Amino acid sequence: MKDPGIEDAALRPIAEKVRAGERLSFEDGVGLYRSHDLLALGWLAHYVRHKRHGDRTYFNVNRHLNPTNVCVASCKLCAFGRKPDAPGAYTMALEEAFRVAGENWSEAVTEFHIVGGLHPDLPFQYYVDLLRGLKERFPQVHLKAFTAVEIAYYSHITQLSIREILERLKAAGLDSLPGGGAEIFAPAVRRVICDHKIGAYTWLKVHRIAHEMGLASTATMLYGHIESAEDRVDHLLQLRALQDETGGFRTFIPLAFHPANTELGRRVPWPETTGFMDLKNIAVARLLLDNFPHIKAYWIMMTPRVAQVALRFGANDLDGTVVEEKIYHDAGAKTPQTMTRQQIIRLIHEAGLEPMERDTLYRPVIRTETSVAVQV
Ligand code: V47
Repeated sequence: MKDPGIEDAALRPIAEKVRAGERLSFEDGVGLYRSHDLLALGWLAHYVRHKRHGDRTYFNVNRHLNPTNVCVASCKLCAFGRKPDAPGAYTMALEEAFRVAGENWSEAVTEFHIVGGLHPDLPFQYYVDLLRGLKERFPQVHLKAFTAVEIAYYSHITQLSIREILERLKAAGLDSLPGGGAEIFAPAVRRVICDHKIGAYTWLKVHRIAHEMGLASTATMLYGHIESAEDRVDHLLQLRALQDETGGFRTFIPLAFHPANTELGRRVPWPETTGFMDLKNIAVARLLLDNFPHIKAYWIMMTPRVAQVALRFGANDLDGTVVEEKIYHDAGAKTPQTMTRQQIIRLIHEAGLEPMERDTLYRPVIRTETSVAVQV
């Protein structure tokens, strides 16, 4: 690839390291975040993405399922959780969850992404039965379920260890863990935005145990609130260190804070993140997380327009058909709640890239008129 102009002189030594395949340091990460030379960041990130994946760009056909929004925590960043008697609080009976999972089943979904609130009264058995029932009804669908925060909560309410919780869920059909709840690991930030949540130590511990048990997972970072560039880099490097240990993360997904209807947004009129910030987070993640195979542009939170551009700023994965989304739409997202395969494929083609449908573990999904198969 030809070298583009790098306007920001401070980026040049970092660019040299990237070209030499050297690992970037904490200071390099902060330097990337401080730079306004977005095109140079994007070029470097695309260079790394291209070396690893060429033009191949993944997407998946998934459906989100949120069985309850009732939550004992009151995180200031969240617009989704409700107290049991608050307007809009809901908890699906199991049969209802099975019915909702099957709704709008027009596209042979390969993944259910299941997350919910920390319900004060539902027994752990509810979650076991949920997974078992889904697996019985949709045996071909991968169950990516429950954030580390939920897993730690089930351990708390049952007094079972995290490993035992994961073993029971795995036996019931759990295939992998989603990456939610990570927010920003820095304790001073967590105290403000999500003081009811587990800390970094427990979040990382749940993922470590999951990886040891052969369960893949993803990781996220919430940006665009009170965090600093240093906090973001610290977060990314803690993820990189765990990935060095286990290799169990498939993907990283930067998540832009949506302030509407959140306590944080009520306290200070919070601006939404900008396209510039969203693209920068994708690019920096690609450059710092040298051991994460995939960087995902989640169009629900960055809009299809910015997500499409992100595919040339380091992202190699566009998530997904989704079908119904509550966490971001309760927090004011104006994006639609679903995209068809054809719409996703068009976004990727138009960016000059090569679409490849994947399952949750990034195995190619081959579709014919009458069947869907995962290539192992
Ligand atoms: O854990 C909550 C975040 C996450 C807000 O694993 C908010 O493949 C912005 O984790 N503004 C849920 N963000 C979404 C998530 C996710 C999404 C797509 C793919 C994957 C994956 C995971 O959303 C929460 C929290 O970090 N969140 N409230 C808000 N107001």
